[in-house]
Amino acid sequence: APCSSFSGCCLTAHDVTRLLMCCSRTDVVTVTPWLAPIVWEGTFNPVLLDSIYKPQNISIAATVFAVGKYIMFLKDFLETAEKHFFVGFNMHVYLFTDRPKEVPQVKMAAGRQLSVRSVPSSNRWQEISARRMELIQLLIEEELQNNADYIFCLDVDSQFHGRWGSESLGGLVAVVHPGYYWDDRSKFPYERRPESRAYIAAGEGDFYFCGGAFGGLIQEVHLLTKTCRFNFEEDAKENIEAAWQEESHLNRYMWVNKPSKVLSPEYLWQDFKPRNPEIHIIRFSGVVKNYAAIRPN
Ligand code: UD2
Repeated sequence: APCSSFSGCCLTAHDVTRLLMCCSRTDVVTVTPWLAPIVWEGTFNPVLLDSIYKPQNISIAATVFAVGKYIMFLKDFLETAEKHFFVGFNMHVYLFTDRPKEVPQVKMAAGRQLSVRSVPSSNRWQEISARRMELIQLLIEEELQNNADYIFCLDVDSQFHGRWGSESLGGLVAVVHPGYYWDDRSKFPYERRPESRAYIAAGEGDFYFCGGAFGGLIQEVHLLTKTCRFNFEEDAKENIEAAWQEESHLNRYMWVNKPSKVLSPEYLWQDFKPRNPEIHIIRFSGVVKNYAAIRPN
């Protein structure tokens, strides 16, 4: 007999048709030209996906950096992650900070934990943001290669508001930047100087992706961070800093190595932006901040 849950064991043709009909959107693009899904609310069945991934007992790592005054964002980040980010999964947050004594106590559910890694303070915000690639690469090499399956690298000045779960899992995962998804690619703020290793020529590029959220399988993200770090450092030897630091290198990487899953701007909205009609849910968003007051320079 047909079962009412989507356990995958006994779906009838009718169930499958019903699933297809309920999991479609016609107002937004839901697949890339290289056939990677673009995840929007209404394109997936969370119950079905969880029933596939939960029995696999997978582990998710998340990295977050809170250097200098950015420590003030950590409490809300962690508390909202407990409510919405891979709820019910093994999840380990790796926090990099120069203020370990100021890390707030946040109660985490069973199977979830926080580890703190000390990093030096910095006088340049560009360096803090850009050095994340190097530190994530080293974390993977030293600790994660055999201890986690997937990793997401997230900005700390952000909060979760809705489910971010197994629908986001993939080999290489990028999030479409909320500021540019309606724009023609000529408007994307890619690095445009050919001498930079983050260069993307006019007319090239698929999407403009966020530096504030990316992820995927551990091995894939290892290659990404290693490559972006190398390119960033080679540029630095020639006194070049890409327009948007590691975000520019990430965009170059995603242009050459197409992501296998793309997350819609639901996965990194910005609180100062009004919600557009195609955004049925905001899952994660950057808080409004006063740059002059919180950055070291
Ligand atoms: C964008 C990107 C960010 C990065 C940056 C370019 C999004 C939403 N954000 O954000 O990821 O690509 O452009 O470099 O895509 N940080 C500290 N202390 C500091 C400064 C930064 O800990 O003093 C960390 C912190 O985790 C923060 C992240 O670096 O979330 C990015 O810095 P930002 O939020 O100031 O960068 P922003 O808003 O320009």
